Amino acid sequence: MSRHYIFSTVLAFLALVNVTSGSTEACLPSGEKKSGMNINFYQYTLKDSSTYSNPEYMAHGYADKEKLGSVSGQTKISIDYNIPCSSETCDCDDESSDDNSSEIVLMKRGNKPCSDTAALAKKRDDVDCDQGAAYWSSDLFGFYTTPTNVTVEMTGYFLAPKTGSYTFGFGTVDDSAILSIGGNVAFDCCKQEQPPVTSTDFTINGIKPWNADAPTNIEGSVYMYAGYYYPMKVVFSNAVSWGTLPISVTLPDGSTVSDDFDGYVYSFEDDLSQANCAVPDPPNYTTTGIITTTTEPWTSAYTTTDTQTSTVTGPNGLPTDETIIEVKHQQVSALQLPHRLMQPVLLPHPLT
Ligand SMILES: *[C@@H]1O[C@H](CO)[C@@H](O)[C@H](O)[C@H]1NC(C)=O
Ligand SMILES: *[C@@H]1O[C@H](CO)[C@@H](O)[C@H](O)[C@H]1NC(C)=O
Ligand SMILES: CC(=O)N[C@H]1CO[C@H](CO)[C@@H](O)[C@@H]1O
Repeated sequence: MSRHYIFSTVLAFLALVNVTSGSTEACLPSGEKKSGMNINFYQYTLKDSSTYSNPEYMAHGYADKEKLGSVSGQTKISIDYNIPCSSETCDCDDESSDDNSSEIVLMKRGNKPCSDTAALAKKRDDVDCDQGAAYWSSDLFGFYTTPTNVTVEMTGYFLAPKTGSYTFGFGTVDDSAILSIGGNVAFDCCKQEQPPVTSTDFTINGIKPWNADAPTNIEGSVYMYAGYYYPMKVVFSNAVSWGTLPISVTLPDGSTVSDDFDGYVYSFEDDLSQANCAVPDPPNYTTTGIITTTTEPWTSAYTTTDTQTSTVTGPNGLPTDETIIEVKHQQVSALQLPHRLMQPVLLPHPLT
């Protein structure tokens, strides 16, 4: 089921605050980039409704628990887990209207009750309908675990396609979640797979209990510079039954990306030896050029390379040379998709 959550337009005020209070640290990892985020799964005790309310736990404490496994390459990062005993349609039973016992109504959330008597829908008798039980499935990113009670950590680099303010949002949070953006805040540059940093400076604080009456509390804005990779981390905990976390981002042009972050999130192998992987203050640099490499599989047996240059508006709003290198090579596998790599060429800002 795809959901689309449209959020209010970017808060210019927040963008301003971000700029004046210092930039968000960005990264320029030089290794091979892979599409998608890495996802780690950690133990979480069934029906524990307090641990995930501790910001320290959501920031880093989860990693002290048993790590159950991980998957990589995930671009569809929203969570929408339903326990197996919730039925697709409501279990309407007109004859049950004379049955007003305290039976549980099992309905997929988001479905409208069929009628006022839906509240009297009969509890299904199968044993699978214990809403308090731990259920096993591969519904979370194909990893076999208990989505009813688990903590999930997602890490990746968000590649900013344009310079401007990005507003990340959680459509709803069930049960508890945070999102962090930036070097040192989400994770250190070139250190995606290291143990979590301790920062509780969350871009979105969706820690339970969050204020459901103030949906702007589950949004957060970050000012980003085009072509840079920003560390991004999401931590989500569920204690029992359903688990829900729709994730979206509103781009500087006002359009919204929901659920599927393909083309925006990447992973790089850790490289603890790469100097200048971190760019603490991107606006302090003049981008002397942007090199865009477009790689496109094609049917011919030879490889061609085309280079074009043009002048575009660079990350600082100044005219900047863009070199586009287009590489066309024979398609050897159906999995080879066209890709585009954009890398700023940096020089420290002159005369500062
Ligand atoms: C969830 O709870 C069940 C029952 O206590 C337990 O067996 C399972 O290991 C838990 N799952 C996780 C991911 O902690
Ligand atoms: C960037 O420039 C600002 C203003 O000149 C300065 O305060 C800040 O320290 C610089 N940051 C870095 C990392 O050099
Ligand atoms: C129709 C029916 O079952 N009504 C019952 C609803 O519950 C009250 C209190 O438990 C009973 O007194 C009614 O008989």
